[in-house]
Amino acid sequence: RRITMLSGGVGGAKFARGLRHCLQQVGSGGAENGGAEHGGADRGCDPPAVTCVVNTGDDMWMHGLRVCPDLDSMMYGLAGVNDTDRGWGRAGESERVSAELLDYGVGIDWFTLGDLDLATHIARTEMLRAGTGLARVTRELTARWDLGATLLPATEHEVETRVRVGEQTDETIHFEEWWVRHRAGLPARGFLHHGAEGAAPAPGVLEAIENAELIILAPSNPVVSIGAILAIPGIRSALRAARAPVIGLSPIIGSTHVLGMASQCLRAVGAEVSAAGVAEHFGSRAQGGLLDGWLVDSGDADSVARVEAAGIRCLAVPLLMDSDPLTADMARAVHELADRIT
Ligand code: GDP
Ligand code: FO1
Ligand code: CA
Repeated sequence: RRITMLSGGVGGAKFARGLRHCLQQVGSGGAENGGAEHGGADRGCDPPAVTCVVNTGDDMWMHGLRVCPDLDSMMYGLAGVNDTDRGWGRAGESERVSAELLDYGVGIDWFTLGDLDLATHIARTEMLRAGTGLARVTRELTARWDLGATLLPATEHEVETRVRVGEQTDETIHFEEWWVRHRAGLPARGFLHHGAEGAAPAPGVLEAIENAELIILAPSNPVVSIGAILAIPGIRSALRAARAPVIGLSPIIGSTHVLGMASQCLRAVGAEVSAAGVAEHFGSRAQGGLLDGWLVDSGDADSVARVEAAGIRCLAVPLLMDSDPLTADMARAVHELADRIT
């Protein structure tokens, strides 16, 4: 099955690892045969093609370097070189360069750029400055690892997610500044996708949606990760027109997010902070929205009827991504729901 997944950073990466784990078992003939790498290529099976369309709304210029937090979280997470305690950046990271920049008085004290991570930004920026588009740059950066998936930026244009923090519509700050510097402490009155009007999907994105046999909305932030991807003109309509079923997983369990700040984001856009509320926020594809199917956590099983009443097929399964095998079970549930729809 050709699978296309829309995702943000850390939540998306955890799900992508679980999906890969699930597909490896299919490729190698069962759960007991876990030895085959990425899709059972050693047995001559075609590995299932997974394409991840990744949010670029968090991207920033810092010290003249292009930083792409969600693409990097996906790359490091799938490569297995991510810092699982902190949740972002590289494992075994040092911060000598950032410390030195602070001593020069030009450092950024609220956003830590680790030394290994800086190498990514330097390599990316060099390629961008030579005129290479972000999709190709991402392909070059990811080539050193066997990720088991293709990462595509949602767009190559600079479309910045900004948070409205004041009375005036133009009183905005960059999303990362709102989240990392202010820890989402400034009340958010809404989100802007600055530059989206003139933007287009990156090369390969529309094809990945059109040609997919299954489309998955990862349990990523519905507003600033999935929402920022949907703000790129052409992506929402491609999803609506896709022949594949579109299945999403709830990033909200019970009455809040598992990590991050999705609750604050949902409140800011007037959506209910619940698994059913997020499903209604995306809407049923049969009724002008995006979803054919939606997974909620087992603890939210009482919301299944409400989601189904909104025209979206719904299943309740454990949705905590505490390990790759547990997350693989979630990916299996996505396939099960897709089979019911198609
Ligand atoms: P970010 O760009 O790094 O913020 O990552 P994403 O947007 O991809 O994912 C963030 C979302 O992942 C948050 O809203 C979390 O609630 C959700 N999330 C993180 N861990 C889990 C988990 O174990 N289960 C579920 N269902 N959602 C999770
Ligand atoms: N998150 C933080 O909370 N603090 C940081 O200093 C920080 C630095 C950072 C550097 C590179 C990178 O790729 C990600 C980084 N993040 C940091 C995580 C990240 O930007 C955000 O948590 C997510 O984008 C939220 O959606
Ligand atoms: Ca993000």
